[in-house]
Amino acid sequence: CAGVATLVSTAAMAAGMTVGFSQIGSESGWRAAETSVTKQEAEKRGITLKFADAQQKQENQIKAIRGFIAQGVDAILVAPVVATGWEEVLGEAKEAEIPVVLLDRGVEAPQDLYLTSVASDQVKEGRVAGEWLVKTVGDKPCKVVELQGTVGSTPAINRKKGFEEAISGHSNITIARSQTGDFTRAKGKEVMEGFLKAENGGKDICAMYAHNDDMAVGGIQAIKDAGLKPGKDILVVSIDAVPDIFAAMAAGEANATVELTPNMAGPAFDALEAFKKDGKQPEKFIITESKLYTPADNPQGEYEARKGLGY
Ligand code: GYE
Repeated sequence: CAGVATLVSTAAMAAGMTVGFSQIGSESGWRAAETSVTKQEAEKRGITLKFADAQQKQENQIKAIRGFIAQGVDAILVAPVVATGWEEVLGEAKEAEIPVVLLDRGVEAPQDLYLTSVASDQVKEGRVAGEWLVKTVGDKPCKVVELQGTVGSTPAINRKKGFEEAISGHSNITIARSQTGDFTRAKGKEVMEGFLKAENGGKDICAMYAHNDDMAVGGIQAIKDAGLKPGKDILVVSIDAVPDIFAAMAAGEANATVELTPNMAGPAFDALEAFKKDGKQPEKFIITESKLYTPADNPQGEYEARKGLGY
């Protein structure tokens, strides 16, 4: 009988958790999916989720975290918009003995200030994208333009690093222009328009590497507006594997994407429940998978499989 009581109380304890979630915003389809998956995962586990959208501003995230601490939540999830400037507020959460879990981006701060970080290996994502381009162009000269993510964010820093690693040693492949599109379609389109104008109307550009699919979709529109064929005149390689990049692939307008799961909350809640139940310390870095998709991988089917997941 005691066993049942323990079981019930454990479930009740995990189910009673209240978790604050400081989300960056909804700058991309992927981020919107992460938010809806997080809400579904909380619902599934009977976790009360307090959601705060920072509209891409770090000061709004810091305010939200302080609010969660004042409310005495059981745990806090943070997707940190940039890597720096977190030590003070994470110290306040530690002071209040509220565990923090980082989602999809990292921070430059002492590791004891967060319970764990659930994210992809973003250097690997950039490397996989670069290796695809190297394999595709062979020793043909290839001038690349790069749409970077949010300045100072770990995905922008690491995806650039990984891509450059992959193309180093292939002197025929060069990054001619690189600028931030802040992970959004609108900015991606705008920056690509500038690149096209600067590079002989785009005729001199061989490939567009975008740190996420949303900027790539914006860039694809700019390439079409310039009278060129994306996916043929200019190769398109990006990261996230959102439905719209598969739609572009099915239309022959995109060539490769590296998948990023929107389900960071599942592993995060698992780690939190295990920690709350018996103080179990999780791995400091929980790394999610990165998989390359090309038009050979049934893009129409991949589009259908992801549609409706909140992208
Ligand atoms: O690739 C992009 C979002 O932090 C890794 O943020 C994430 C990135 C993702 O804006 O779509």
